[in-house]
Amino acid sequence: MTFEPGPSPTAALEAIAIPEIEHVDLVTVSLPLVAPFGTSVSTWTRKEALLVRVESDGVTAWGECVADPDPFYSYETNETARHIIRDFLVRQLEPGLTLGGLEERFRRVRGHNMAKAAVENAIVILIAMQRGVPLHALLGWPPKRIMSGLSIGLQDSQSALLEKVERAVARGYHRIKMKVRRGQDVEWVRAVRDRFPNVPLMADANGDYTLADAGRLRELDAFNLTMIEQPLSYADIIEHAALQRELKTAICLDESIRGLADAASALSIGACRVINVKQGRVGGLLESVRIAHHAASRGAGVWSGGMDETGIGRLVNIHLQAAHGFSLPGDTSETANYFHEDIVEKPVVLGAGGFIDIPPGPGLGVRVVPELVLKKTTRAERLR
Ligand code: OSB
Ligand code: MG
Repeated sequence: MTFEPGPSPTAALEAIAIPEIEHVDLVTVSLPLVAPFGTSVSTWTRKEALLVRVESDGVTAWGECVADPDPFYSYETNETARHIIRDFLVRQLEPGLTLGGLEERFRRVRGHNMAKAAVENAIVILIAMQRGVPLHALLGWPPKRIMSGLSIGLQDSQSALLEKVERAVARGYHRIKMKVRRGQDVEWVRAVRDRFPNVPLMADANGDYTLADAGRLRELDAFNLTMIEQPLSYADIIEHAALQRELKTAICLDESIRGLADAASALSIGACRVINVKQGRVGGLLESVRIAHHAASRGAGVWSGGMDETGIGRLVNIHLQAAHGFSLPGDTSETANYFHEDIVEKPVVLGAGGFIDIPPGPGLGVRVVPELVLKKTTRAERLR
């Protein structure tokens, strides 16, 4: 296995000094979803998010933890993240530390990437705000029109699914992802393909299959899917390599990729041809930039995955996609697909050609509205 790191795309970022942070608050918000979101692992009807609010020299920035209240997608939950952030991560913040130094300290805590990312996000956004630059520019990338993609949850009927796809196509989404699971796969994909022969379409199984299902998964090769996401266990890389050899369709890994090392391993053994970078799952923005850079250099496709985030996490994902390597449309869709009322000032909407413009302005480019946060707060504590 050869893995040559080459020039680091995050060296400049790692050298940035973190400002003195006077206050850190943890705020849990709960927002009803406009419709239940069904997957092979759970059906969510609300979005509960743990927000990290940091304050320095009169500037306030917010980060969002992408964990759920339950451990069904990831072992992390909003409660474990609260514990890890409060008892281990925030205590590591001290004047003089750089972003690279912070990452190094955080590495001592094994796993808990979503907790780490939430703190890192808040700090990186704070730095961008203090410098008066957009987040994407702080990361080192010029603005770009971001491709859109909709993730459609498991539906009760094929007609409901077709209706959702139809609306997304009409709206101009660049690709459609549909959830599948054992017993709700080939026929459902066929129904969509028959009606929409040319729409860029992919399927996400959230790890519902085993290698014994390879025959079934091979049937999906008939539908010209752009990829199949996480067909096998969240904990596996090796069997995905065996499966990829059996499939024409590209495998994309989501849950299995916890950082650059996993991405490098997966690509080097041919476990996937595409990587879903969820910045929360991999521990933050710097690691995401590294993975995208590495994967692109190996010829793999890269896109930004979503976690049904509020406007905060949604905008983080949008800025991140300005970075080198993000070559494919991700799970970046309009706020209206998730919430009637968000906690940021302006909803994300599709512009001309189905693209999303990165809002200009410092940090996320959109204000987090304290009144809306308060309205949706179920718990708040000041750590410092
Ligand atoms: O597997 O990509 C996934 C949402 C929650 C948990 C896991 C996943 C998803 C999505 C939706 O597919 C992504 C989004 O629209 O934000
Ligand atoms: Mg997924």
